[in-house]
Amino acid sequence: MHMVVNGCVLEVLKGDITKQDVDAIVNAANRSLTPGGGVSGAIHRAAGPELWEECRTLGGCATGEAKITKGYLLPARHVIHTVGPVYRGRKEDEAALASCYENSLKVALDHGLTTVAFPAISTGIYGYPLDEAARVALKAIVSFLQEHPGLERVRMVLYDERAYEVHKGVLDEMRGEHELP
Ligand code: AR6
Repeated sequence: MHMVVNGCVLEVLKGDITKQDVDAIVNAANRSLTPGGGVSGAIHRAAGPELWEECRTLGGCATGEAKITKGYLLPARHVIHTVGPVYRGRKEDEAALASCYENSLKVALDHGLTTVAFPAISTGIYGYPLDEAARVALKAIVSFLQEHPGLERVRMVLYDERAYEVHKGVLDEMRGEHELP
């Protein structure tokens, strides 16, 4: 399912982020940008060892910030690494999670990229409740697209059925609020 925001197609789909043929996939990384587990482990395995070779030159990444590398063996041309907050139920968590999406899209635009795919950042090992995270993520993406033309396709790629259903429900609510007839 999708909605159109300021000329950009925003999609929610069920799938594997490592298989996405887009300009950039986003990695839910840790602050040292080491491969780790979860979606990050899967991205590093699919990209091959050169991805870590490049990551280790970047000097880590702060929570809420984003850094770009090449995609190596992935179908995606680039990987944008962003570090989500570890969920503690504080107001700062929401701002940090929103920053991940905004800064990742900003990095994509700064590099002339037009198609970007995100996983549900912080909703695995970092413990962010899925429903809250979906609202923060889609709201941050929609606000960014409204203010910054240039992107053509932004995709949220959900790995399991429940995550997909939750994101679909939130997008459906937002469609009513944002999309012009
Ligand atoms: N495609 C799309 N989504 C996926 C995939 C995949 N192939 N595999 C898992 N997910 P997590 P975090 C979903 O734990 O919570 C790492 O070790 C998964 O179902 O990967 O931000 C880092 O190094 C979940 O909904 O990221 C950090 O230390 C979502 O991706 C830490 O984990 C995010 O889960 C980051 O934790």
